[in-house]
Amino acid sequence: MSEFLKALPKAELHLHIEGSLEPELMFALAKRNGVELPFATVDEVRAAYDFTDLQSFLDLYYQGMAVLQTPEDFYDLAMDYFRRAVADGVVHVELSFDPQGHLIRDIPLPVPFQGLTRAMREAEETLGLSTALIMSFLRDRSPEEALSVLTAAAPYYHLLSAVGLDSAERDHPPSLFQGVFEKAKALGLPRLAHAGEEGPASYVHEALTLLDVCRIDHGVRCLEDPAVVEELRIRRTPLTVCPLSNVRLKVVETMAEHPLPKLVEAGLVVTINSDDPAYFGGGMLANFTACQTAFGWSNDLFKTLARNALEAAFMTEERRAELL
Ligand code: ES4
Ligand code: ZN
Repeated sequence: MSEFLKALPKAELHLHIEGSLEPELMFALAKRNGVELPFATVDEVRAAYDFTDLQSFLDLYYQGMAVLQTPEDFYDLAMDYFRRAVADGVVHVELSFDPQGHLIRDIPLPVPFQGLTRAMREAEETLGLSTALIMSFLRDRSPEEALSVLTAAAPYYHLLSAVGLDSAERDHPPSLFQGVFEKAKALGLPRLAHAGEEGPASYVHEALTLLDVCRIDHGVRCLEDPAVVEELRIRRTPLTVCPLSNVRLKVVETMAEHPLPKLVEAGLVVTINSDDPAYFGGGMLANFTACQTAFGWSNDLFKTLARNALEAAFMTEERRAELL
């Protein structure tokens, strides 16, 4: 393991907090809440993490959320993750959560908000970590539902750094959510969207032009259209790339074939992130290490990528100056 990569101050901009649920905590919460799991052991859970595509992962990811019932559960989930992140040399975490994944199981909006924000405050005080909260809409559910969640979240707008768009990308283009994102913009909320993970480069273009996003989550398939690469380059829109996620979900076959070096060579603002670390084989350090092994990048390049993330992060200018 590289001491350099571990010590490098890393900001994580693309993390689904529900995707940080390790099997051990899944079992502990299932027991605490009397939830039946379709697995007998931790090993059985891990054995099920053999994905063929994004949807095969999402099926397990939404199933795993069933153990999250109380503010305490969300607090434990996030604190567990923050401790692992700090051990990886992470100094700033932007956690996204999926309120609709909880609302459809009758877990009301205050439950995740209370638990996650308590953990964020505690991590800032006891772990020296800065954090930011992103509320994501599920693109495989209706825009009307997303709009009603945005409206219902009014008491919490002051806690949000941005809204995002995630879940199954194919056949769910950004254009469907233009109205929701216009409302978010009118409320003064910055906007992000997953695009160009499983979906085509045109979805990246739509996210930029119709949703007016300030970052693209993933974006790797932008390379299929040089005009979209140019659009990202001119705008200097950061991409939050998640290499181990892309391998596990078969967006790419192997790390060696991952387009990260091409994205860097194209002059794009690239960052490295973990996405769903419990499901994809590791956190920030594992993702950085996988890049070092596959691409043999210099320490200077890793410094540039870590700096990209600090510059693109939602944090006070005071905190940014401290970290840069
Ligand atoms: C996700 Cl990897 C990925 N892609 C899209 N949506 C997601 N939600 C959680 N992980
Ligand atoms: Zn993601």
